Amino acid sequence: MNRTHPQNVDATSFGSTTSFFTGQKGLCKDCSVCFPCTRRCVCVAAIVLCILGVIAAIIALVVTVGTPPHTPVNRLCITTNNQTGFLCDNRKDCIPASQVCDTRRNCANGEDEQETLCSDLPNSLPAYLIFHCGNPSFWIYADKRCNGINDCGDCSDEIGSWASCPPCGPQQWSCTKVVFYIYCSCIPRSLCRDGIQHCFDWSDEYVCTR
Ligand SMILES: [Ca+2]
Ligand SMILES: [Ca+2]
Repeated sequence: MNRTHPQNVDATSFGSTTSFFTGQKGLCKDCSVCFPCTRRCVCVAAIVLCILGVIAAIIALVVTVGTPPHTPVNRLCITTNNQTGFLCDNRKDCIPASQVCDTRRNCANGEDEQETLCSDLPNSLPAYLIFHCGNPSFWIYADKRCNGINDCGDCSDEIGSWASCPPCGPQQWSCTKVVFYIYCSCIPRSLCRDGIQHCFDWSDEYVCTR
C-alpha cells in the first residue's frame, strides 16, 4: 500500500523561491523586515494627515466666519480728580473725557484726537466717555456728570437715578431747589451768605455757613 505522506517543507526555502504574496523572487524574506517599518510609516502618515486636517479646518473656519474683529484698547481710566478719563498710549497719562476730540492734542501722540474717535461724535466715542441727558438729543462728556454744574440743561446729569450722583460734598450746600440754572441740587459754599439768593428757600442766605 502506497501512502502519500505530507512533504516536509523547509521554511527557509521560501527565501529562495517565488513569493506567495508578491510573485516576485527574493522579496518574501524582506517582508518580515519591512512590515514593522511600514506600520510605523503608516502611523506617521496618519499623524501628518491629522495635523493637516486640523489646519485645513481652521482655515475653513476663518474663511467662513471671517477674521476675528480687532478688540479696541480699553482706555477707561480715572483722573486724579476722580473723573472718568481717557488713557493715553503711554499708559500713564489719564486725561479727562472732555479733552477727547476737543481739537487739542492732550496725549503725547495725539491719540485723543484720532479720526476714528472724532469722526462721528458722539457715536464714534466709546460709551464710557459720554453721558446721555434726559433729553435724548443732548449728550455730555462723562466727566461732566456729577460735577455740580448743570451741563445737560435739565439737571439730569446731576439729579436723579440715571446720574446716580453722591450727596453734596462738604464744600457744597444742598438745596431743595436752586434759582440759578447753572447749579442743580448742590451749590458751592462760597456762595452762601453772599447777599444773592441761590436756593429757592433762601437757605443759602439764612442757614448755610461757609
Ligand atoms: Ca484733546
Ligand atoms: Ca454736570
